[in-house]
Amino acid sequence: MIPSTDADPFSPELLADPLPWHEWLRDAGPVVHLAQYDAFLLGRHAEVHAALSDWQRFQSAAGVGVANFLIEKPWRPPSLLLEADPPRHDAPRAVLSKILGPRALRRLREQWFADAEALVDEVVTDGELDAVPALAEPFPLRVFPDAVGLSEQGREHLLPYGDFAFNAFGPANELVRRGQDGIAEHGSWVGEQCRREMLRPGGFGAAIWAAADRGDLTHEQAPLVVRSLLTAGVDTTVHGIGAVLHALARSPEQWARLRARPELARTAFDEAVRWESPVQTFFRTTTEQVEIGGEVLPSGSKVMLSLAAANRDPRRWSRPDDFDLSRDPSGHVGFGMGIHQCIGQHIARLESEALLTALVHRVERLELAGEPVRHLNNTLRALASLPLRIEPV
Ligand code: HEM
Ligand code: OVM
Repeated sequence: MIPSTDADPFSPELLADPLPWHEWLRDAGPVVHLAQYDAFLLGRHAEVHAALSDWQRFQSAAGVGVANFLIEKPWRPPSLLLEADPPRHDAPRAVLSKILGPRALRRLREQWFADAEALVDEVVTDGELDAVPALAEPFPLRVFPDAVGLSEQGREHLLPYGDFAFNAFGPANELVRRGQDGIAEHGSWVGEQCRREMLRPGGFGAAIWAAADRGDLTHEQAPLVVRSLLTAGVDTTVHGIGAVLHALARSPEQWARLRARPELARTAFDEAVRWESPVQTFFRTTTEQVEIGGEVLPSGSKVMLSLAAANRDPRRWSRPDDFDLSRDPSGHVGFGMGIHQCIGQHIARLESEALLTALVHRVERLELAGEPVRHLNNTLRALASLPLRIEPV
């Protein structure tokens, strides 16, 4: 018997306080039935990892949210990466992984480190600041759109567009309804920026169009691949950076450790992605009958994967709730796993490394100056506000 629950993981209560629910989920069994959505839910690391690694039986082309694209019309044309299966997934993936790979990023490193030093110099003074509007938002919003090659105008559409896209993986609840008002405007701006004419030479966007000229993509595919960058590339890093600053501010001894060994900046970010899981969940759809832990899921079932629950599964991690720079966080599923594993993870790591390095140079002590305030989203674990007290060097 698969345990069943009437709980709604997208309710404001569970979005605001998901940890007790994740513990219940992991302990209830390897798979749980979500009665409200007629979906199944996995929260243990072994099962989540296995499902992410098995694209043949757990497909993405039927959508990676609660909606089944075979039945319901998607809110926008599906992503050529996220919402595609092989063989259609292959060419866009190959093109983008080259453009965003470690080699290509070497070119950006110096500029991003300088941009981080400049921002930190500007905002870090003796006293208190809100790290969300002061650091977590402006840094990605400066360096990433520049790297894509976007114009300066209209960048304020990026965060609300991404926020809507991540809400749209969930049900049509109040969070989605509240986003409906602005989405036509945000979406038409984003669509417009994907045109070749709008993208500055030298950026990721121009590189995607050049790949189409070489025949690695069609010219119809190019704007949708640019759209993936604009959808997935900003809110994720804002909330990832928010998570690592939150984690460090809560644990002064971890901040001291990072200051003693600044080369831990990348580990700190990955450990924060494990600890907070800025992207909490994605769905798959079964392509055949699947057995999980002795239970049988019918073909065509929606399966929700809790990356967040898996990333704190005590079956996989010792002291999972501790943010700990001495642990090896590799194997976390905060960036996914398998053929869809986050293609922007090197970008995300470089941004956070640049910002944390600049902070290490300028900040002696870091602590919470008040309660962090959550920003609710059907998929993202996010902060609206992170009050910090800072003692400069
Ligand atoms: C895929 C998380 C940053 C672009 C994914 C997936 C996760 C994820 C969990 C897997 C989706 C799946 O398996 O269905 C994150 C987190 C980030 C981050 C936590 C920051 C902390 C970025 C950035 C970009 C990006 C900066 C763009 C530059 C993408 C794209 C995919 C993806 C295009 C789809 C890849 C595919 O399906 O082959 N991300 N991401 N992400 N991410 Fe990220
Ligand atoms: C996309 C995409 C990829 C990852 C996450 C995401 C809104 C979107 O390819 O459009 O979330």
